[in-house]
Amino acid sequence: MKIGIVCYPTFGGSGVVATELGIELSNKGHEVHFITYSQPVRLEALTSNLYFHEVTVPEYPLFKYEPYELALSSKLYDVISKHKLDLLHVHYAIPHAYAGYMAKQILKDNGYNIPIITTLHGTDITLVGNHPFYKPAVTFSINNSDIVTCVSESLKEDTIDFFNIKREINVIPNFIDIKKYDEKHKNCKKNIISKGDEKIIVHISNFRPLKRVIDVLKVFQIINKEINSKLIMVGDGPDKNKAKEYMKKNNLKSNVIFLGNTSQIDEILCSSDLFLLPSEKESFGLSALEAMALKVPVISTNIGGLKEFNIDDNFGYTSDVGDIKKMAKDSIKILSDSKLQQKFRDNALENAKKFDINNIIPLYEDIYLSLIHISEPTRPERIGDGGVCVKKK
Ligand code: GMT
Repeated sequence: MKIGIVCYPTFGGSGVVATELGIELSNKGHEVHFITYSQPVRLEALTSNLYFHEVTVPEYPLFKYEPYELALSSKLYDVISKHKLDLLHVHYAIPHAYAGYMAKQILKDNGYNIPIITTLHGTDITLVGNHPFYKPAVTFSINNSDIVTCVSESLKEDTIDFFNIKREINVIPNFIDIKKYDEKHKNCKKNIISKGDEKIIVHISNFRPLKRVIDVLKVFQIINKEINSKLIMVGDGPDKNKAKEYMKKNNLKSNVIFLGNTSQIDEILCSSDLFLLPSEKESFGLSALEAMALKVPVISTNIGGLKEFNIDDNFGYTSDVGDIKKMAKDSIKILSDSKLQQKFRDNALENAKKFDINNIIPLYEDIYLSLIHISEPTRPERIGDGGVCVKKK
């Protein structure tokens, strides 16, 4: 199949999932075209069946806000017609589903039928998408996608609760490549990060307010009083300075490291003893899944997609949002009991295996095939610079 993928090219979960999906589809022989404003961070190499098309928005003095959706729709029209794509898979509703819908209409006007799959990831529904300024357009673009998928049962419920949805939503969970993580685990050089019996605790996020990074530091503060430990804060975002301030004020500087964004997540996780994720919203929790795959016990809140991992007493513990005391107590329990820690490490990997890439990618492929068969897209041929026409049989 020839597949177009639209996503955010950043470190965020939706971009990571979209990129890993595209890479795996290309490994399986599909031709994959990424269309976004810069090369996705996890897309390290382009191959003969893996393409990247950059969307640029020209500056113009009249524009207070640059019209990215317009540029993206035009680029989609261009790429889809030039490369004769079979389908377009957009990740994150805003503004991708909307731009995809517009591109579909422009192509339709030129006799080309392109099916659109929209995958909802979380904040596009639970935070930004239901703002009154966006809601009508988001509702419209969800209802007018050919297929809608979302990454957890919890996100499906939220989508139905928050929007007037007149269609089916398929749940396809996020995934990881267990084989890759297994190799990483075998070759892990733990002593690069920790000294002696020091325990390594890690948090990974985009430091947005909903990640509650101050809770991470408060939990660590309690742990650190009892356990020789170090906290590694991975990522970047709006609450980073607030977190650094807290660290300085509370004399945690010698035990907390802020790493910023990094592509070495696997190296850090495989050296870690505990993963902290005290978010108030998390539609899936990809970073928790990555931790599980690298055998790291998880302490998290009991919300959204995190509930669906079955963490409690299995490979970690969950708490209500903001219950710092319980999170710290549970962390200490794990870190001070090596038998429990080992049991949780093994269970974490066992649970992560359910989300192995080999179980999930075929679910997307099935959806793609069903759409192609229903839509039977005509394959137009490009003429001149802008126009397309239907290929003569
Ligand atoms: O967590 C974020 O704020 C980033 C956001 C994104 O769009 O990249 O993550 C969302 O999508 C991820 C991939 O599906 C999920 O693992 C995250 O749980 C989800 N974030 C939230 O729901 C807050």
